[in-house]
Amino acid sequence: MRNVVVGGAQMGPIQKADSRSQAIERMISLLDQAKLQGCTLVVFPELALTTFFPRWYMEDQAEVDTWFEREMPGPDTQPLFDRAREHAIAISFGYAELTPEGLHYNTSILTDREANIVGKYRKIHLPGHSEFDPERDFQHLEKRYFLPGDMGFPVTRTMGGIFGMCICNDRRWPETYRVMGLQGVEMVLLGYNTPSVNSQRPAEGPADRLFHNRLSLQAGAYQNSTWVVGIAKGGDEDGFPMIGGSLIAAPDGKIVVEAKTEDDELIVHACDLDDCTFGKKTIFDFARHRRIEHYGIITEQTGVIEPAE
Ligand code: ING
Repeated sequence: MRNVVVGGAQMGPIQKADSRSQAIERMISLLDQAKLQGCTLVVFPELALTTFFPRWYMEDQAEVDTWFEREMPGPDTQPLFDRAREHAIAISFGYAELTPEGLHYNTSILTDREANIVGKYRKIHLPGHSEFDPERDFQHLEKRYFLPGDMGFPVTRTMGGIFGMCICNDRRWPETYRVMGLQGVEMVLLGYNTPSVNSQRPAEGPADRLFHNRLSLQAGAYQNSTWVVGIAKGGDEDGFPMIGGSLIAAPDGKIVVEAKTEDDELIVHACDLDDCTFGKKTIFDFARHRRIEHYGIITEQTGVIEPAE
């Protein structure tokens, strides 16, 4: 038995006018709740410190950079790291990273239970577009504000297991989980900010978005025999609704706990990392069953090439 008591710290909306310290106070409150429930790891959403700013078209780089962190921990986030160390709880959360070289990434980190950063990931699959799109009901400008991640999908040995991270849209791509699965990942931690409606398909509403969220997380867990922890920033940010639906999927693909609201809400589950073993030794024993001589197209080709007529 290798138990990690996971707290999923779903966050409700962060308004454009809210300060980082307000968001961090809410994160610390969720951390305190998690301590009372015996959590040893708490996972927060993507871009947990600010509103989902890629919905806003900005041309002034100085304005864009106000949404980014130049150091981690920094003055705003130090209280969160201090409380995590006090509680001996590992934390993972997403934020906008501005590197000393001036590069911009949608980033997440993982600490150990002494608040030391032991893992870092930069979002690879950036959805949306980079220029203002008048056809859309609202903008989704991650390709404008972030570079694609440059770290691959690394995994980290910590807390007695093998942990990996991804971010939001990454969770929809099977390659994300498989690259970590091929490194033996036992728990994938991710946050997301997912609009409740589709900016290009108004008929697609929250129920569809929640369905695709469950589908993506459950499939990733099952097909790589790993725990998957997916944590939302939900609710109405300045009139733009986002789904909640935070959940923990077990290595057999089943959902063991799911959030009920679109607000700050802690979901908790004692995850036994040994539950990954059966799947990794049987149906998804990659070494025994995969036939990589037939998979080349997956990395040799980016888009679709259809057969000739
Ligand atoms: N958000 C959304 C997500 O992948 C999206 C963007 C929503 C893409 C629905 C496609 C369909 O959940 C982020 N931040 O990636």
